[in-house]
Amino acid sequence: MARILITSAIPYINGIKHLGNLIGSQLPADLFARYNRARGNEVLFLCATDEHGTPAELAAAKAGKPVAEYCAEMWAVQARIADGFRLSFDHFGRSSSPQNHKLTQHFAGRLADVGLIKEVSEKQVYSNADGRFLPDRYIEGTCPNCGYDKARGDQCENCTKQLDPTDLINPRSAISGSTDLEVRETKHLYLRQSEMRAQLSEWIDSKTDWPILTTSIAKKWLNDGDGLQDRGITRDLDWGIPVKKGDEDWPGMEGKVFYVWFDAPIEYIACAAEWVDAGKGADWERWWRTDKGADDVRYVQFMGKDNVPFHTLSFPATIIGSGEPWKLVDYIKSFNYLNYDGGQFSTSQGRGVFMDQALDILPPDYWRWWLLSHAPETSDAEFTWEAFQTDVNKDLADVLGNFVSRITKFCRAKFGEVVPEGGDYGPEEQALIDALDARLDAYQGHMDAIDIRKAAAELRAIWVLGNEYLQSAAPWTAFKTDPDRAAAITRLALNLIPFYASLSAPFIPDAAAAMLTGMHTDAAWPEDAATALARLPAGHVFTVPEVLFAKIADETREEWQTRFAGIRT
Ligand code: B3M
Ligand code: ZN
Repeated sequence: MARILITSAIPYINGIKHLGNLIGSQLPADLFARYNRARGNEVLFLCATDEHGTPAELAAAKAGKPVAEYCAEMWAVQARIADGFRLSFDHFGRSSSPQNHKLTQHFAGRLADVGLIKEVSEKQVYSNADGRFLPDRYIEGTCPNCGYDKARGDQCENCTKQLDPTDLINPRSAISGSTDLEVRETKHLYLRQSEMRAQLSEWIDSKTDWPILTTSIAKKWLNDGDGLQDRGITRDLDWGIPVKKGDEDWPGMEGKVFYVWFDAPIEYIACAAEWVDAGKGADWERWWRTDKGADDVRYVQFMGKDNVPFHTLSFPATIIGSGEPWKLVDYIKSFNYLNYDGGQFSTSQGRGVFMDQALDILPPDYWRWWLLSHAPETSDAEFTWEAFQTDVNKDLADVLGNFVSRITKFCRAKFGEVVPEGGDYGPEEQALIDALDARLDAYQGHMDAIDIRKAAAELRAIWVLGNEYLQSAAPWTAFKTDPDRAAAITRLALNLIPFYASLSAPFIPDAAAAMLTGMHTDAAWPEDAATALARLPAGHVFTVPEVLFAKIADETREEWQTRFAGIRT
């Protein structure tokens, strides 16, 4: 039995994520967690909300709430939606937890002790009206390059020129609009990542099995980007983890907090401590400390491509730099983007389908199946309503759903709701079993390798084999002349239902559960097809399940298309 630690990138707190975010981290992580549990591996699957930073403060202000209260409410909203999609986290934590405060301060203290932290004095824009320092992107003004009047302090959106806030003509606060700005001197902690180039480079080079998407981004930043410049890890904000050196105050750092990207990945570790403190586990260090049992853990991370630099450089710099025996990631599965109907999903513009809206119109399995079977692994992918309708109707309703309904209803009509006895399996059954064994092998191989589209294609092919068998063996014809033969075919086909349910549960857990309930049995990962297809003996009672998947009608699809064409406000 292997031990697998799985984390999904932790979603930012300020709003509900869209389907592109879901397929970029949480959903594939859930697939892999469910699969490994089904295979009998010991899994710890963690996710959390990412709660610090200016966007959280501003979202709270907009909602008219204190930021702590806003975050607590949004955590509950995200947790409920995650349940709605059946994301099977062992714990859904919060980066604002006391456990993360403690660990983040601990790491900063260690890094300081080993000489990897330096103090830097810098000049930053302070807004008197807002009573705060303004991060670059919250300063707006006229672009000196193109004259666009809503350029941000870090970049002009119109001409893409990278800017410094002091380049802007007529700068103003993007929060209040105030022009009462001044430049003030402030002191910050920097992590001396540049010292660690050799170690990080060697570590990344040793990861020869990582997806190309992950290593290409890591190497780009390592070699020719600014990825390993020393990096500020503190900010002048109210909301965040107070800067401390372990438990001690940090002279000169009073009133400052750690930068959100410093504490967010540490939450992967803190989340395991939260899991224990919530009474769900006994020992988190055996997952995270290689001196305390984590040396035989395989740690897999899931994330969108924009998060790769933080996970291949910054977070490992924190972990390796600490000099303590923390578990490093073994495999990083990253994803390209899912686009929406000819454009991009966009949170800031409210474009696309958001997780809560998706669950309002269809149960989770429809979304899980479509998104996973189109996971943007090797290139960006696109969601269109037509493709969604076509694929869901075909794969889920016509192939899987129809198979289950056809054979259970046929059996009920001819033999009753019980697995029929009589007849023997012949060459046609043997051919089916051989084909299933080959595909089962391939399916497991793709799931182990986290090749999600290939795994989905294999699963679909496994479903298709059942339909083809039923079509050619035709128990309804056999029944007229040879009821024993019809009984044997029906017995085998009924046994395919728990076989399918067990294999499909990582993708479509609700439908799988309904299939198993209908067949009055439990999930069991098949050793091989012959054994699995002998699980329900003659005489085993079942109940014809409700319709598993309803087809999406053209009018419904058109209605959704119109409803989600605009922007969400
Ligand atoms: N919160 C990205 C996001 O929500 C960011 C990931 C953090 S992973 C430690 O899109
Ligand atoms: Zn410009």
